[in-house]
Amino acid sequence: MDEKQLQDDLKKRLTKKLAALFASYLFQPEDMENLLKWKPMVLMLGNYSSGKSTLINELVGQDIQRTGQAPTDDSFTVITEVSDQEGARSVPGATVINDEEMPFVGLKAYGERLIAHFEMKLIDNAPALSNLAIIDSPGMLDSVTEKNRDYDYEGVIGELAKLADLVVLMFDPHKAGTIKETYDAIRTVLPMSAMEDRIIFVMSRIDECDNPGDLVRSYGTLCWNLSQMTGRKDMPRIFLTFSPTLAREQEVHGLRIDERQELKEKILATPKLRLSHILQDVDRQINALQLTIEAMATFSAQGRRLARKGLSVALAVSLFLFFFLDIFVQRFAGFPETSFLASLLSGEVVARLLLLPVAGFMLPLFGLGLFLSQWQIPRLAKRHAAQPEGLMELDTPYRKGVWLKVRERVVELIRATRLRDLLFARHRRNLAKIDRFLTRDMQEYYGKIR
Ligand SMILES: Nc1nc2c(ncn2[C@@H]2O[C@H](COP(=O)(O)OP(=O)(O)OP(=O)(O)O)[C@@H](O)[C@H]2O)c(=O)[nH]1
Ligand SMILES: [Mg+2]
Repeated sequence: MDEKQLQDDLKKRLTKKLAALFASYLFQPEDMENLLKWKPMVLMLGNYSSGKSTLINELVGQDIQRTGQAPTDDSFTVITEVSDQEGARSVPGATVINDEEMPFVGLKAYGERLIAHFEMKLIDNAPALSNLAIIDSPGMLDSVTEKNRDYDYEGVIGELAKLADLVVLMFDPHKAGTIKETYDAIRTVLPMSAMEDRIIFVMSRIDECDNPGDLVRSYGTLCWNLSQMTGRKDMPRIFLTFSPTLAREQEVHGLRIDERQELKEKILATPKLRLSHILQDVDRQINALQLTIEAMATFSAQGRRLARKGLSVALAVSLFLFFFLDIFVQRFAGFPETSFLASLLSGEVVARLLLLPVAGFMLPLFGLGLFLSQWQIPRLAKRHAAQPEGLMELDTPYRKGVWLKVRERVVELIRATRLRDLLFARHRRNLAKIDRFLTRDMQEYYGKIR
């Protein structure tokens, strides 16, 4: 099976076995579907004028993207090879974002303003992009001094980073990481959206450093800024590169530092990672569902325990009332003519006589239902909605990470739970289903890509 087939097969199996389950726990089906759509993608991010568009033109071997010294690009551009007979062309944002075959439907939420800043360029003669798309992005700005964007830029790069198999984050020696949007992106957006090992850092335009000392200082500044932004002590690899056609000399101050080729190879090898990324992402989604159900299972179990306790008391009262109303009312009030029990013993059952005792029997049960649904369960729900962590054991950093993504959903589910859902929900059975999928189906796919 080739990669495309595996991808389609996995999609079918997921839909068949888990789609309904995802939906019943309020997961958006698009979250999963978008992961399984279309081609491998590389997202280029970075400061304005850091050389993103220059590198893309070089990768593609054509001058597709405009380049320039001031902030040049204010649009997201998806670039890939044309696959139909219609030839090279540009496709407007509205068409791309509304196309259900493509993974960008999630961007609809960002409104008209974004659509005006989004397009797709389908190009000829770019074999490197037959199974790869590169997304060029507007350079990051210091929004304190520069004009504010008119759409939620961070939200958009977060969505795109979720879809990307590789995020290339570019800097240049002139602005080694002090840009406000870059800071926010690295600090908050990327860790939520992209896996750490899918981000690579690049310092480009190093030929513009005046001397080796200047280069070392810029590199040091970037490292320091990155550690401030990521909060990590270990430094990720930073590719040091420059454009061979733009640099005045081909060896930067005789230092022979040039990782351009390696960087390009890494970017173009992205399709190889696609399947394992899909499996990782699917795994993460399933884990999120699993954690959600675990929380709901604990909540339900507590609710059922309350119901059981209530039921044993209510049943005792019910039995008492049954006999009380049957025997004592007859005896003391002389009505009706005989008790049901007596009629039963004499071998002649008079159903009419059941009326009063059964009413007495039912009363406590109704009372219990009311008490549970109007008082006890809402109270339990309120307590857990305020502090849903109490439902879970968050013993590993991984579980904690997943939990952050599902917490809101769990709260919503708890708030929406009625007594009936709580009594009849089958969370444990659902967990077993997921377990089976993880241990059988997913392992099978991991085996296939190994
Ligand atoms: N000397 C030199 N100039 C470069 C290099 N890479 C890019 N440039 C120049 O730097 C300027 C900015 O490059 P772009 O590729 O437009 O940068 P960008 O990151 O796309 O910028 P925005 O689209 O504004 O975010 C252009 O004038 C390029 O010609 C390089 O490695 N060396
Ligand atoms: Mg650009």
